[in-house]
Amino acid sequence: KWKGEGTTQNLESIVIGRCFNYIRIVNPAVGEKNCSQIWEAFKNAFINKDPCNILPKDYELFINLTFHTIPPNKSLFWENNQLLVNSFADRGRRYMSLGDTLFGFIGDFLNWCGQADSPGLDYESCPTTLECENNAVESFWRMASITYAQHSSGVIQVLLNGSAEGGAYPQPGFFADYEIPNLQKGKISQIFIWVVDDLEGPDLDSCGIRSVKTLETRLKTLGYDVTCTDNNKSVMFLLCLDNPDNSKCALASSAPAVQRGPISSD
Ligand code: ENP
Repeated sequence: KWKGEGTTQNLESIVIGRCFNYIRIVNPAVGEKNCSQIWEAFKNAFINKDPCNILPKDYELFINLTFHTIPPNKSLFWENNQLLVNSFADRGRRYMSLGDTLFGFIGDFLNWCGQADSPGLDYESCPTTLECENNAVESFWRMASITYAQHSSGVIQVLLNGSAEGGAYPQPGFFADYEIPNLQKGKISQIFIWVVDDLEGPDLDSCGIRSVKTLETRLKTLGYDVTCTDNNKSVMFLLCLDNPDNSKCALASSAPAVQRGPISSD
């Protein structure tokens, strides 16, 4: 009856399995967590309730049970480039995006919703955010985003897609609406914005123009030290890995080095 995809099959096993995978293998530094209690808290946020009446605070216990600190300088916010961010962050080894925290890791790529007056999950369909914004998945990410932003510190990275149709900095959007307002000014030293175009995509947005300018102005007005860079080199190398012959992937010419001649001894 809803327009969105139904609950992911085997949700319980996936959530509990992801939880153990995270605390034992992906990031044991977070310490001991009770994965069955975490599943109960997750489920109780939306089970037996009207699927259009789930609020971020319904996930409060889930967040308390999964919470761990986010290492300073490792936060990576993003919009419209989830797969790129997944490989760039490298499950927390390079950066720790929300999807690399235990609370984000558990929900990533999943769908879920319950039904009023029934303890069962709805595997047929779930409400989209257009149908009702207070749905189980949307409220989960709102709560997770708020928590993630509140606990981010040091140097903050923001990776935006300069080819995105709705603008690199979409409004409304999670970053605009739930993350920026929850950053803790006193804990943040610097914000780097990286705008990267798709290799084949149009160059719609860049530092200093359109939606990115709006973002830069907003953050500066809030008092942050903001630096924006187009086509960050490390991210470009990652994109070019799958597309080495793209013209944007030509390595810098070695001619100048050759012209300099042999290395002198002085
Ligand atoms: P999209 O629409 O590009 O990608 C949505 C996909 O990313 C879904 O598979 C979703 O899991 C997963 N996901 C991972 N982290 C988030 C998230 N954090 N979030 C919503 N979905 C997330 O993503 P958005 O809507 O632009 O959100 C990007 C935001 O995530 C940025 O603000 C970034 O800073 C933040 P699922 O369970 O829906 O299948 C917050 C909202 O980390």
